[in-house]
Formats: sequence, C-alpha cells, structure tokens
Amino acid sequence: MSNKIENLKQAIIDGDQDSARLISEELLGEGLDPLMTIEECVYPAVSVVGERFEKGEYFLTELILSAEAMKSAVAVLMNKIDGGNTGQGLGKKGTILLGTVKGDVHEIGKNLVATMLRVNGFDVHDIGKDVPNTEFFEQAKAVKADIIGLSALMTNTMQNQREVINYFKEKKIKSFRIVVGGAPTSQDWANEIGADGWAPDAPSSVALAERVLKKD
Ligand code: B1M
Repeated sequence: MSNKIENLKQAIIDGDQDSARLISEELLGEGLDPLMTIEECVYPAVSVVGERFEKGEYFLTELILSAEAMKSAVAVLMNKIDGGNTGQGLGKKGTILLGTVKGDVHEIGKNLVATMLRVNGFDVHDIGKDVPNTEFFEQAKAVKADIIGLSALMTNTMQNQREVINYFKEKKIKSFRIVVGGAPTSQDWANEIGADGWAPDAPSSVALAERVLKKD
C-alpha cells in the first residue's frame, strides 16, 4: 500500500492524470481513508510541484499537467466522501456561499472545503473561481447565506478578500459573516481585514463555520 501512496504522489508530480486516477481508485478499493490519502499524497505532491515551479524547474505546462492529475485524484477521493454530490448538501446547520476571489482560478482547495462542509451538514453554494467582488453580495442575498467564504491562493489576489469585506462595510451590510482561507492567508491576515474567521484547511473550515454561527 505504501508503494501505491508513493506512486500516487509521483503521478501528480509527473502530471500523469491517468495513473493518478487509477491509483486513487485502487487505494480506495483497498480501503484507504480518502481524507488521509489526500493528506498523505496530494498535499506533499503539491508542495513539490509548487517548489519546482517557484525555482523555475517546472514551467506553466508542467504546472497545468500536475494540476490536472491532482484534480483527477481529488475528484476520485472526494467522490468517496460525498458520493459525487456537488449539489448544495443537507443544509441543516446553515447556508454557506463559497467562491475563489476575482483574478484567481485556483479551485482545488475551495472544492475540498465545499465537500467537507457539505458532508458535515451545511448547505453550500459554490459560485466557482475568479468571482467578481460584488457577485458575492448578489449571490449571498439570492441564496440567503449565513456565511460567505472567500478563497484566495495568491498574494496579489488575497487583496480581493479585503476588497469584498470593504464593500460590505461601505454598504453597511451586516447580515452575513465573512470567512477567509487559502495558502497565503493567516489568522493575522483575517484580523487585519476584519474577517469573521479563518481556517487553515478543509477539515477545520467545518469547526470555523460552526463557531461563527454559534456567535450569532
Ligand atoms: Co498556481 N500558483 N498559478 N496554478 N498553483 C500557486 C498558488 C503558487 C504558490 C505556485 C508557486 O509559485 N510556488 C503561485 C502563487 C504565488 C503567490 O502568489 N505567492 C502560483 C502562480 C504564480 C500561478 C500563476 C500566476 C502561474 C502563471 O500563470 N504564471 C497562475 C495564476 C492564474 C490565476 O489564478 N489567475 C497559476 C495557475 C495554476 C493552475 C491553473 C495551473 C493550477 C490551478 C488548477 C485549479 O485549481 N483548477 C495551479 C496550481 C495547481 C498551483 C499549486 C501548485 C497548487 C494549488 C493547489 O491546488 N493546492 C500552487 C502551489 C502550492 O500551493 N504549493 C500554485 C492544493 C489544495 C488542496 O490546497 O489550494 O492551499 P489549497 O487549499 C487548502 C487550504 O489553503 C485551505 O483548505 C484547502 C484544503 O485543505 N483553503 C481554505 C483554501 N481555500 C479556503 C477557504 C476557506 C478555508 C480554507 O474558507 C473560505
């Protein structure tokens, strides 16, 4: 089994989409926990790919191929968690509007956050990536969201989390709680921009949403 974990990591690093999908299916067939597999294979592979891209050892083509392999693996593994339910979820605990901010097309982490929230009883409306700032307000109104979740993966686009929050402040809209996340963000950043909360990863976004709703 440990060989297969290494093979999955390597398939993502190599951008081998077919192998990534097949090995993920095999690991699930052998009874491996999907979340543990994401933590043990996908996250370390992402670090390697990110580092190689940063050092100029990988170019955009390699980054895209690895991203596709990563998406295939995560899709197979998430399917095991939520049965392929990309709908809104049960919605007993609250309604969450989730999106990646304007200028940012990174969506794999956000999708994981959506899955974790859904399987934990939240009604999640995922409005995708590269979402214009004002769209968060329009959509939150439409679905009567309790919480708006903003994902950002780049140091320049995380500024749009601040912009969205400022928009709500300027319009004096207080009916939604806004939480943020994504690799370059932190609790300090969330405090600085006046967000209602921050979570470092998908599993902890569930506890964050519960905490934020309890405060109200
Ligand atoms: Co891009 N990329 N990328 N990329 N990419 C990064 C982010 C980068 C760090 C790589 C690097 O240089 N080391 C770098 C950003 C540098 C910076 O700003 N500091 C970068 C760059 C520069 C770029 C481009 C500009 C490259 C170019 O075109 N020259 C370009 C940007 C395009 C754009 O957005 N306008 C670009 C493009 C791409 C691809 C399209 C090829 C692809 C994305 C594919 C897709 O999502 N469909 C991609 C990828 C895959 C990456 C890396 C390798 C991996 C990102 C990822 O999916 N991680 C990334 C390097 C890295 O992260 N080490 C990199 C896996 C995912 C599970 O983790 O997204 O962190 P993550 O999500 C976590 C947590 O952050 C958290 O929970 C998730 C799950 O646990 N979380 C939340 C996320 N959102 C949350 C919200 C919450 C709570 C928690 O509440 C609301």
